[in-house]
Amino acid sequence: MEEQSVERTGAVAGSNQDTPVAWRDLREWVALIEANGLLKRIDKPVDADEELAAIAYLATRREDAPALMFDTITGDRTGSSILTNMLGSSKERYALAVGIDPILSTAEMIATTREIMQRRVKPVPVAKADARVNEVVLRGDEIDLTQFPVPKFWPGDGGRYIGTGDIALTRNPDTGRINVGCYRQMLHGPRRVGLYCSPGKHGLIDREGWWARGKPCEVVAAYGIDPVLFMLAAQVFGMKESELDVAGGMMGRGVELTEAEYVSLPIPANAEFVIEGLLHPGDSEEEGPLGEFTGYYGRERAPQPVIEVKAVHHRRSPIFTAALMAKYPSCEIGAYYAIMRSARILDDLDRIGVSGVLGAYAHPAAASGWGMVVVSIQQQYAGHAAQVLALTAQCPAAAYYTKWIIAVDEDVDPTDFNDVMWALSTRCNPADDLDVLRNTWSTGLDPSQYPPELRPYGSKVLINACKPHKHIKQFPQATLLRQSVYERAAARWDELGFEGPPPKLTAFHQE
Ligand SMILES: Cc1cc2nc3c(=O)[nH]c(=O)nc-3n(C[C@H](O)[C@H](O)[C@H](O)COP(=O)(O)O)c2cc1C
Ligand SMILES: [Mn+2]
Repeated sequence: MEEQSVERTGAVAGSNQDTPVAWRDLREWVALIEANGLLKRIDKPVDADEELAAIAYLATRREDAPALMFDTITGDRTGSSILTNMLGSSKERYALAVGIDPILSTAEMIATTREIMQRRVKPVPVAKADARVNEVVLRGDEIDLTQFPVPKFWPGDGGRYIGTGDIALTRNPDTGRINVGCYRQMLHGPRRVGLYCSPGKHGLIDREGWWARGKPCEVVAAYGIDPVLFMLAAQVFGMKESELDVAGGMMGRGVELTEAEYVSLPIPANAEFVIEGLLHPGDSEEEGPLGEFTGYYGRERAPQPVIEVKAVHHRRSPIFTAALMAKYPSCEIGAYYAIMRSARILDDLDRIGVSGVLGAYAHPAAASGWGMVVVSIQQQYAGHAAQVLALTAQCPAAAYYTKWIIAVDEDVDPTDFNDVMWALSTRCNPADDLDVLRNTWSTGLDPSQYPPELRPYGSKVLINACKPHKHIKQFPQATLLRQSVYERAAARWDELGFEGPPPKLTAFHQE
């Protein structure tokens, strides 16, 4: 590992603008999290057929579960490993991936993420011969993906999924811009992989563009990939923005890319396992279902496009990154997603220019951060809370799926569920403080509506859990400690036999 890693992981500042992250590829990041006690290696043989996912699910029923490296897969002769719960519900592993201080609070991580997601750094070209991903290159008939250990996760899954913790690159035929998305990929045969993109996703728009011209769509997909490219692949950026440049900005150095063998797209030079191939117009196979982030099986089995694999590049003894989709905290779409989505929501509200917004949080327990957003404000005028609720509900970063939008006051921490429950239970009068938005943007994966055809349209409830503005002067004082007494008690913390530092308080009794 590079020397600077020591400095970076011990950093006290939020973000380290000029220093690149302390790792160059998945292996170096794995070494970093292992050194920080955030990885568990499992050497005993584990079956990729349901057993691996079962162990991963059981191990991740707690938020502080480590990443799990399955080093021995039953019957595998390729020397592969499978990494699950790579980021999961760990904000420490997120911090170590993007080079911010792991001890920051969730709110501080959201603020720091806003800073580092603003930066842009262009990719860096790497010669084919120097690319780590080219340790093994297979072409045409040499390729047999079925030899590699590919998990089947849930008993009702329709097949084995080689791509879950993946990225897929496609090019837009009109603009030439390269998209990076994370879309599930089911293994159909030695050289055939299904690619499921849901409506509106950029990979689907690119594919349709090529097919409308009667041409195949080139795809590069990586199934063992570093955490930053993986995380960026799952965030929504505009079709003119480059997710590769955002990834470079977050890492403080350009994403290293090398030339492919067959397609015109680049391939990530430091990836573990990459395929290149073509989606041919009309070539599809039955795909799904897959146990999803909602905690249910998603859409019914249906035909989806298939990648004809033309070349494979992989490192020796590759590590596959596999993402378990499950209820929180077992879902791979966890802490990092909540932090990044919250950062994007605050950026949207800033751009709109509404005043008094202090914080926002899309808690990962609410269907991977998609179900609920809590926004905190300093109430400044009549109608302020209602305005913030409506804007939050429909801003681009929050509009998809979100059912519950809750506004709280400045003394409530949106990242602290206990605080949010307090506000909901003491400041919200449901008869006055709820509004419903109908026919909003949702997903077929939300099982709450019947018939299922209704599901692309959702509904949202706006919940004003702020002190009622009309009665704010009469609203009772919250019970707060007198500052002088707090300081006296805090100074005696050790003497009284309590362990660790006393809790920090920010608000005190006012006479
Ligand atoms: C582990 C994981 C699996 C995902 N699977 C899919 C999928 O199968 N299909 C899909 O359309 N989106 C899936 N997503 C969500 C997309 O990655 C996300 O919507 C992203 O914004 C897509 O990129 P795009 O905005 O460039 O289209 C998944 C996300 C994660 C983290
Ligand atoms: Mn995109």
